[in-house]
Amino acid sequence: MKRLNSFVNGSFVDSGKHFAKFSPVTGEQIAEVDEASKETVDAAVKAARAALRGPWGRMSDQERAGLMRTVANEIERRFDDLVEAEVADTGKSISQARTLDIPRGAANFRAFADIVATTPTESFLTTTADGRKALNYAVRKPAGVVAIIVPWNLPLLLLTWKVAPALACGNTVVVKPSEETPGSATVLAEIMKAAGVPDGVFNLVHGFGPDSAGEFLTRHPGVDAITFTGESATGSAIMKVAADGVKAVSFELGGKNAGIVFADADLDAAVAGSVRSSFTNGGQVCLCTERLYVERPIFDEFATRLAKEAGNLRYGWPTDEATVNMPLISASHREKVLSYYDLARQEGATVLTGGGVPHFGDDRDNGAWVEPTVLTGLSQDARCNREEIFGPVVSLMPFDTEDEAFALANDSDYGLAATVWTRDVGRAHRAGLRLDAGIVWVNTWFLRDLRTPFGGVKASGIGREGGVHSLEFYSELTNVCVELS
Ligand code: NAD
Ligand code: 6OD
Repeated sequence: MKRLNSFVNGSFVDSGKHFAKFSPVTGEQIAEVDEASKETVDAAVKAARAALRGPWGRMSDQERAGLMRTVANEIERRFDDLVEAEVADTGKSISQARTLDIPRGAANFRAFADIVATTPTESFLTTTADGRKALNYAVRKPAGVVAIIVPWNLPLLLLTWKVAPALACGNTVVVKPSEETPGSATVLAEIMKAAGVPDGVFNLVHGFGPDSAGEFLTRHPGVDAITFTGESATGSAIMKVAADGVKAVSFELGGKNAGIVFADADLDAAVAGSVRSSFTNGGQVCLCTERLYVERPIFDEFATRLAKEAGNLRYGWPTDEATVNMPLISASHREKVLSYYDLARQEGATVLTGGGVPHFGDDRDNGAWVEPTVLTGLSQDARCNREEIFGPVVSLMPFDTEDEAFALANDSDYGLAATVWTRDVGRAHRAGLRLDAGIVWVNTWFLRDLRTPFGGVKASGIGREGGVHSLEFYSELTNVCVELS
């Protein structure tokens, strides 16, 4: 059985209380994890504060960028360990971990090394009405000690998406991964040490949210800024706590993302793309499409094809390269998703495929598996069309006009991502202008350029990260005004 400890000031620490981590694939216990106490969190924040005053605080942007590239190289050296940790904790397929999750971990460090080393600040030559002259220029300084709290669906990808820019900007961090996915964050702590990141710059506390490491961290007066990815309700709870300390927040929250398939779309691409956008990572990506509006003339053909493809997605053990489906993260999340499958039937849905649990005849029957599910016949106001389910399920609805499609897509409390399938160039650009979402993908899904703004509108988030937008959150600008006259 693996023992996973917290990591404070360059050393692994055991707070004396532990919790069990279970495999989503088979339900068996796979690790015993440190549950960081208030004292451990306090020590982590103090170590992070002290490190700001050490050699780390005197490094140039270029030196830090160099260190971030060393971290990326070290992630690649520990590639197999990270894949193993991610697959064990989540049950995702080894092929996905190898091609998406772990490569993005390294890419995040390289991207923000480049961005911090090349992004200028502004300067102005000033002349006032009474003839005085001045040079104004801005200097970028770290925000301080940053608390980073992330979920379980893409553990290393989402953690490094925040750790990389935070460190590149010269901050120190205390990170709290999800209690469901302690593994890759623990390997990342070893990687930081091996790469030569000074002690206290990267600290890791394991545990839960309320009344545990997550809340101890967000309430800690020594934290300067909080960046969080997770459910909108958790974001709301954290924001209340952050308000007491007037702390900056950056939130990447839930979604109920819409897809729109127009009759002029390349149907093969739209079907294949929609399979990806609804079922990747077992539907457990905040960007996944859970509502799919299809133009009426192609509705029946599209629905039949999508359901067939979804029903054919391959089951297997995660270590088999050909496996596509994965379990949900936990037994309790499976209960939640299955309760929505039942609710969908009560709300009048027709289940075109799925709607239940697969049976394997082996240890996987004790895991958290559900079937990929395609629904039709739900009304726009059905709870299954309004609430985030976060599982492998999509609800299809017909529409007749472009205006109607955009209005239905926008009729949601959330606004993270939208995906549009069309061959009409004008319509593609109109979608970008008219859809209320942080990201609009056209004829693709989850294609990322790390320099672009990423975030959500409405209940899907506050602020943008990515490229220079990350620099804005993770640094403070001081304007220097030098009189020249
Ligand atoms: P969650 O909100 O339950 O937990 C996320 C993290 O917050 C975990 O580490 C958890 O321990 C911690 N936490 C929980 N309550 C807390 C509290 N009161 N104080 C401090 N920390 C607390 O989310 P989850 O179930 O782990 O992840 C799924 C959710 O994340 C979905 O809603 C999904 O849409 C969202 N998500 C959003 C994005 C995005 O980029 N917008 C990305 C991935 C996931
Ligand atoms: O690609 C990213 O940078 C990102 N933050 C993806 C979020 C995925 C949500 O599950």
